[in-house]
Amino acid sequence: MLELCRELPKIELHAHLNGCVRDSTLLELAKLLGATDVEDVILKKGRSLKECFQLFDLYHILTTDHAILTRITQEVIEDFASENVVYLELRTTPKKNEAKGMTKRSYMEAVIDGLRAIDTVEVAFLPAANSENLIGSLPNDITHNETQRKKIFVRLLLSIDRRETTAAAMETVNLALEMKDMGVVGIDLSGNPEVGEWQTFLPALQHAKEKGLPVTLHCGEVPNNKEIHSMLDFYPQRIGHACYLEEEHWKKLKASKIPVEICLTSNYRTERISTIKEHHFADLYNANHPVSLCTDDVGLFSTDLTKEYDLAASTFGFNKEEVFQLSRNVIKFVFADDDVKRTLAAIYDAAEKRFMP
Ligand code: 6MZ
Repeated sequence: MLELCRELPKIELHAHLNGCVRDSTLLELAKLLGATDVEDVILKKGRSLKECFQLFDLYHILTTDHAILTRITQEVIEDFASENVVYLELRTTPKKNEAKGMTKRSYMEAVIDGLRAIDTVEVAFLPAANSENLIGSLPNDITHNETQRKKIFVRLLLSIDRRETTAAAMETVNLALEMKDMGVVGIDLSGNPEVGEWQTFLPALQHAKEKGLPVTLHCGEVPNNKEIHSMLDFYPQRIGHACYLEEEHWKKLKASKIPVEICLTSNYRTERISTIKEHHFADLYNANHPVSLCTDDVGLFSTDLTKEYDLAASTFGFNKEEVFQLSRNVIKFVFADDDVKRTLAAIYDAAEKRFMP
């Protein structure tokens, strides 16, 4: 099953750039900065939720630099493409860093430079109207000729960190709107769920909504009844995690059909659940609720999307057809346009013949 999950075309909708950096790159960057005592911290496997956010503060010290952002973006895309992820929505929090002459815009430009710089895989990250789109015009069989380079669609989501102010959140939404023709397709609200108030971000999220920019929210990663209620009332295009919903929220969620980005390993490692078997994925899947398996932070949790599909298959007893369908269903929830969705459908059609002749 692991091999089949690797071969399977996959769609990743919930991956944070800085959470996906290779351990080897982090260690190299730490050494360059003269930080010799961080190896154990970076390589440690178990992570409480609190430790995750402490680690992100460390990662950001290592990576918030234009050239390094370009490099890590490149590596992260190569890693996803190498395991047959055919569409990736990569999210990242644009950051200012005066010491480096960095603005939120120049941060994003450095990320986009990373997308442009890749030559080991073919990357299509611009909307179809733009002639640089590499895959939009190409048919079906994109992943499986081993002599050819892998091909991957990449779209970007700009994250608002829960530590930010209303004005900073608004700046991120406006930047996302300005960068729509550079492959930015939506907004994410993330960051330490114990920090910040929903009301702080609402004006910016409302603005995104009014401008037709899709929104996904980290919702219910910790218990917070009132916030979960307001988030579901906001009616985002997708939510991530959904670990601590109460009965009334489940009802509301299921009635709304808002797709849920499921992060099995992340939720287990951060002790949101005590076993994978009891993860709410099972209930949502059985209720036919829209779900997509995601990694969250490949580097931080030592996982990849192949392992997440394999974990779901082994825990919940899925056969080949069910795993294939689980992956294929995700096409419906991507934020990219219909042209991309049609190309993805063609990719899955071609793959289906190989998987289930
Ligand atoms: C909430 C998370 C997260 O944006 O610097 N992030 N937010 N819950 C999680 N579950 C473990 N994992 C990552 O990537 C790192 C940032 O993504 C968010 C946090 O804000 C973290 O600082 P970028 O590329």
